[in-house]
Amino acid sequence: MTQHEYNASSITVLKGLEAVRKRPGMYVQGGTGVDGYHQLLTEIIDNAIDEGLAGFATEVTVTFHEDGAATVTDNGRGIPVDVMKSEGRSAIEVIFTELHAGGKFGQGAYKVSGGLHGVGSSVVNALSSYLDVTVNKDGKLHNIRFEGGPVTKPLHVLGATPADVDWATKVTFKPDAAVFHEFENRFDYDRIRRRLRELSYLTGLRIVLTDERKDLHGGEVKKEVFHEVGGIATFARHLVLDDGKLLYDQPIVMKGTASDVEVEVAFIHSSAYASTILCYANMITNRDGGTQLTGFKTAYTRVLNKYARDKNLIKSGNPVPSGDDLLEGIHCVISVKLGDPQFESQAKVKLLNSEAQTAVNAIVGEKFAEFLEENPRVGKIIVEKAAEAARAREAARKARELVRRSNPLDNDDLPGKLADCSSQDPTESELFIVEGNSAGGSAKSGRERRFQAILPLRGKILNVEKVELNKILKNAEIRAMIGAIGAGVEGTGDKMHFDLSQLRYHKIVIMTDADVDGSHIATLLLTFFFRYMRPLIEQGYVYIAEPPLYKLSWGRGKGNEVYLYTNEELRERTQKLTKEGKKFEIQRYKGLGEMNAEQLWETTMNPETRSLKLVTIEDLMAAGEAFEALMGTEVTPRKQFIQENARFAEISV
Ligand code: TTJ
Repeated sequence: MTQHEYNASSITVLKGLEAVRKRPGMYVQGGTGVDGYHQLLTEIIDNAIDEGLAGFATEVTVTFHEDGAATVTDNGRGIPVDVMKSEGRSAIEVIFTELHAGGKFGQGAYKVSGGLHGVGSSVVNALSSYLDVTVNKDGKLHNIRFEGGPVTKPLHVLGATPADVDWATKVTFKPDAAVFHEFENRFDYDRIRRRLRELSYLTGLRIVLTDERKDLHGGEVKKEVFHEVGGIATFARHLVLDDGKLLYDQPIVMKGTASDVEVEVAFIHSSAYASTILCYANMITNRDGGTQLTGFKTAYTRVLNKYARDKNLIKSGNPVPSGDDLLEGIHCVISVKLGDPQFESQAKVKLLNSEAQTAVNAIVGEKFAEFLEENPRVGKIIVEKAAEAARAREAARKARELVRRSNPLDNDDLPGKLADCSSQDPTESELFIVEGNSAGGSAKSGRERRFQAILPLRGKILNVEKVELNKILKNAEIRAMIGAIGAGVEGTGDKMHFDLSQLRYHKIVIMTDADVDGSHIATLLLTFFFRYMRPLIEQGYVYIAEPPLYKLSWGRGKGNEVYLYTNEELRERTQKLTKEGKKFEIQRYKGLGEMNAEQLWETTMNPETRSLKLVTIEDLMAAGEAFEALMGTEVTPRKQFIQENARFAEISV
C-alpha cells in the first residue's frame, strides 16, 4: 500500500461520511428526531444479534452510560482486525467508515442488519461524537476510535485480555448532540427494553440490559436479563393479558423450513374477542403483516374448517364460522427467516416475498393438522370458540337490522311519492295529504307549487290503535308521512322523539273524499297524529280540507253555477231557485277524483276561496266517543257510526 493509495481512499471515505453529517435524514430512518436517535442504537444492537443468529454468539449486552453514551457487546467471533488486501485498511476500519460495507462481511446466516434499517455502522459513526470499538481476539484487546467519522485513534493493541472479559466485540458510542438537538436526547429505557425482550423471544439469545443512569432508577443501577428459552411459544403466551382466560394450557408451536424459509409459528387462544397476531421477518416487525400472515391465515382457516367438518363439530343450523370468527381470541406470533427479505416500504411494515407465504402455508398446513389429530380436546375448544363467535356475529347482525328497519328516522330521504313545494320556509308551506292517486294527480297539477306540497296516500292506512309501534313504523304510508313531515315520531328508541323544530310545514291538510271511506281515512290519520305526533294537533298545525258536496247550476253561461259545501246551503239555494221558478241542475261530488285540477284548486286548495277546518285537541276529546266507535276492534258500532256520520268533519268540529 502506497501513501498515495491510502490518501485517495481516505478522501473518498471522508467525503461519504461528510455527506451523512450534512443530510442525516437521507441515511437514518427517523431523521434527527427521537426515532433516528434510537435507530443508531438499534443498528449497533442488530449487528451484535446477527452474530448470534449466525450461531457464534449466545449473549448480547446493552448498557446506557451516565454521559449519554451506550455500549453494545456480543460474545461471538469478534470483528476482524486484520488488514483487508482489497482496501489496504483493517476490516474494522472499513466497517465503521465505508457506507454500505455491511454486506461484505458475514455470510450465509439471516441478518437483521445489513442495511435493512437503512443505517450502516458507518452512519452511526458519522453521527456520533465518538465511537470506540474494542475487539477481544487471540488473547489480546484491539482498539480503534472515531470521532464524527474520521479515525482519531488508529487500530492498536491495548494488551492481553484480562480474565474478566467475557465478550468478543464491544462498541461504545455517543450520538452527536449537534445532530440530534431537537429533543432531550436520552435513550428511552422502556423502548429499548421492549425491543430486546422481543429479540430474546425471537432468537433465544440471552440479552442483558444495564442502565447506569442512576437518577432514572431511584439512585440504583438497573439491570435486567432477558433469556426467553421458550422462544416464540412464551412470546405468544405473554400476549394473553389475563391468564385466567386461557382456553387451554400450552401454546401450539409449529416449526420447519420450506422454500428456503425458516418458519416459526406459535399461538394460544383466550376467551378474548380480539385477536393479536405479530408478524416478523428476520426479527423485524411487520406491522401490516404481509406474505407470512397471508400464508398463515390461509392454512389455519383451511385446516380448522376441514377439521370441524370431518369431526362434525358445527351443529347443523348454526352459522358457518368466517375467517375472522376462526381467529377470534387468538394470540399468535409468526416469525420467518429468509435470505433476501423484500418489504413494501422503507418502514418495512409489510413483507412481500411470496416464498414466505408458500412456506408458512405448507408448515402450518401440515403441523396444525397433525396437532389437531393428536389433541382432539384442544381442537374441539378452538372450533367451539369460533362457532360461538359466528353465533354472536349473526345475532349482532340481526339486531342491527331490526333497529335499522324499525327506525324510519334512519332514512332522511323524502318519500318518493311526495311532490314537495319549492319553499323552504315551513311557516308558509302546506302539506296536503290526499286520498287516492287520481285525486293526488289533480292536486299536483292544480296546486300552487311554490308553497303547496302533495302526498298521495294509497287506500286505507293502518289503524294505529290496534297495531304495535314496530309494525306501524314498517307501514309504507306511515313512513311516507313521517318522512314528509320531518319531525319524527313519539315513541321508544334512539331517535324516537317528536321535534317540532324540524317540522317542514305549518299547515298539514287532510284531504279525503266526502264519503264513508274518506271519513274513515281522515279518522285513521288523525288517530295516528294524535298518538304519535300529538304536538302537531296541540299547536294547531293539522287541518281538514272541505271539498264541496255539490255543484249547483242554472240557466246558461258563466256565473250561473255555485259550489255548495253543506246540505243546508243546498236546501236554501234550491228553494230560492224554485220561488224564482228557475230550472237547475245539481251535481253531487262523491269523490275528489271527479273534480279536475282547476276545480280542485278553486274549491278546495286556493287560500282565497277554500275553507279549512282546524282540528283541535278539544275536538278530538269531544269526539272521543266517536273515536272509540270508529277505532275500536268491534265492527258493528263502527259500521253503524260511519253510516250515521257520512262526513268526518261533522264529528271533529
Ligand atoms: C464477520 O465475519 C468474520 C467474523 O466476524 C464477523 C463479524 O463481523 N462479527 C461481528 C460483528 N460480531 N459482532 C459484530 C458487531 C458487534 C457490534 C456490537 C457492533 C457491530 C457493528 C458489529
